[in-house]
Amino acid sequence: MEVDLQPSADKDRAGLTYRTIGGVLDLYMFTGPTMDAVVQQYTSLIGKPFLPPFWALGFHLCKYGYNSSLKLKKVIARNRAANMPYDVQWTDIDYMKEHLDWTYNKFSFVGLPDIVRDLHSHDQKYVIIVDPGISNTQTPGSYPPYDDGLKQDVFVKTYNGSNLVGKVWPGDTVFPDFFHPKAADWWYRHANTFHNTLPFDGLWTDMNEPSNFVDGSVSGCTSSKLDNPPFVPPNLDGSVLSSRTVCPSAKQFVSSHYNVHSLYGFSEARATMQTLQKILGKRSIVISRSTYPGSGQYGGHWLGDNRSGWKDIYYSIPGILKFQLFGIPFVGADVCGFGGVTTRELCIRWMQLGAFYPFMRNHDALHQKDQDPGSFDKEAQDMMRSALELRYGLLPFLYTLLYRSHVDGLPAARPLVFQYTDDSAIQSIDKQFLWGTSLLISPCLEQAATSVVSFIPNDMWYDYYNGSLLPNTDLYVTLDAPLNRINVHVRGGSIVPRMTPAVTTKQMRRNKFGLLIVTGHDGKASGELYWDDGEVLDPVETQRFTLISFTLEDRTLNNKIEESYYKPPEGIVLGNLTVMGVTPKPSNVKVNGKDVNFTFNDKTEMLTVGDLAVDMLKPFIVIW
Ligand code: MIG
Repeated sequence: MEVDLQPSADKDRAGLTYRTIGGVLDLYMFTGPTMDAVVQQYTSLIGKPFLPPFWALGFHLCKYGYNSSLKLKKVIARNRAANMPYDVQWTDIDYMKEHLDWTYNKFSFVGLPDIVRDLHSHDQKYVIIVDPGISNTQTPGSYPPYDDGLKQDVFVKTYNGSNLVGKVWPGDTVFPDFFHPKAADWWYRHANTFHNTLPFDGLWTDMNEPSNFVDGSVSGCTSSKLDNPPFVPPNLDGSVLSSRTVCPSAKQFVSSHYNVHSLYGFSEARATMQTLQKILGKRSIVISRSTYPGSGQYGGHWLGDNRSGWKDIYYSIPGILKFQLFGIPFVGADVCGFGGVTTRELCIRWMQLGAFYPFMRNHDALHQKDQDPGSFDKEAQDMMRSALELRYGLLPFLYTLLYRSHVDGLPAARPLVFQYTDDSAIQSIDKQFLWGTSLLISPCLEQAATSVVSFIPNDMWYDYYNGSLLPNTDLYVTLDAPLNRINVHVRGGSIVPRMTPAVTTKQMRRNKFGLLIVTGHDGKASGELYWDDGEVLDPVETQRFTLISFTLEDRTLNNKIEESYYKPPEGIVLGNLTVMGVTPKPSNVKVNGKDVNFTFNDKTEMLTVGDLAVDMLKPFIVIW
């Protein structure tokens, strides 16, 4: 369909025009009244987002065209040597044998299974790409995914009942019909067999619009109305509906492709998540290029092919914020840019912004210069590492936000207008965003800039790093943004759970938690921590998680154990506290009645307490 927006200063005259290719249009109205409530109502209808495993919140590294196990090993080694927080390595279609799904190239990627075992022994994970197009031209008996698919009859058909043949990376291909009742099992079987050889931990589903190198099929489409409706949106090449996809008249198990075209990626994500859960018996990720309302239940999304440009780093922000509204909060853009050549400066800025994408993956196109952190000079690496450590330190908070998405449908990253609904100056802000209601992220998006002009909403905002309080302006202010700094501010009234970073999330989980407590106008603050083992299936539904809330009032911090199904033997241990906006200076700090050492910065009024070992699974009290 084509949707035209007619904005108007006069609200009663603004409008929308829908022009569709035909069919039935269902309209739902979500009455809110708050923005959060609209997203909650919408996700109650379409299905709430999945909860990613904890490892998936770490840093992901990818490139199209490592081309060999030698190069892949080199990239892994140099990023490890540089001590980058780095959880997940990916490979793109070049790992495959002749671009065939569920195969790998035993010559160029000799020893790939050993590379994966080495990743696993370093507490890292491995994700591979799969495309829907299944080659139908291999010698019979040599490529089970096709032979078996033919037997199970799970491929999309033409109008006359033969398997529809298109062209994708492997050459001629057929397309699985993921609505076919036998398709998910077929997909699982071949994934599982391959997993016995190459033990991947997650799947990347590309080209699932579905994408086709020819229009419709190798023999075109029909002259029927489905293939040639009276209206076709003008953005399509040659104004044919089959442009670079399969014929609308093609038949799928539930209906003609015309009716379910936009659900192709959705149906693939559903089958793929089922497949992963069955193989792994744990939570995993599907990262899909095509999505539809409801896809968030089965996985996340990356924003597709961007370029290594300053415009692209900026556009990624509205892109990520939109997907929060779509019920697909686990989303990111290709960090440092996919097409085109990145620059040192852009890539540093992008690693800083990417540290605040719910899903953070550095991905690069074929033939482009390397852009993994380890490929840069030491000074650039230091800046990228500190961006990654900033992210890792905040992962308990991000995990808690994604838990809230999963149970309540609340977006994780949010436009400022969600929080400051009455302020018209804020409605159009798309260069800054919030994490939950607590963090304000103001990235630098301009070449050669050393400062950033950012809007500071009417509230109490403390510098994330040193705890100094910003003057309360409700205006644009100029913030220092040297190349090694991304501006992050914390809202007074917040309690943010953190952790001491490590090079992988698995290693980090052995560290203690910290709490960042930021005093609000009334001296109060609150927050919460969601925690589980990081990968168990359905932790909320099967009650295998812990939820702890925190409140500050009258210089007294308390926890409350809301749920405590998940109890690791070592407890859930609080190691440090950082409190911003403490005035007057405390004369002592007592944890469960006992004096503890503390430091206090008179200038920024920031209190820090380290060396604690408080089990948060028991009630505790801190007074200053
Ligand atoms: O025709 O698999 O958006 O991320 O690197 C291009 C190769 C196919 C498009 C994806 C991109 C990926 C690339 N793919």
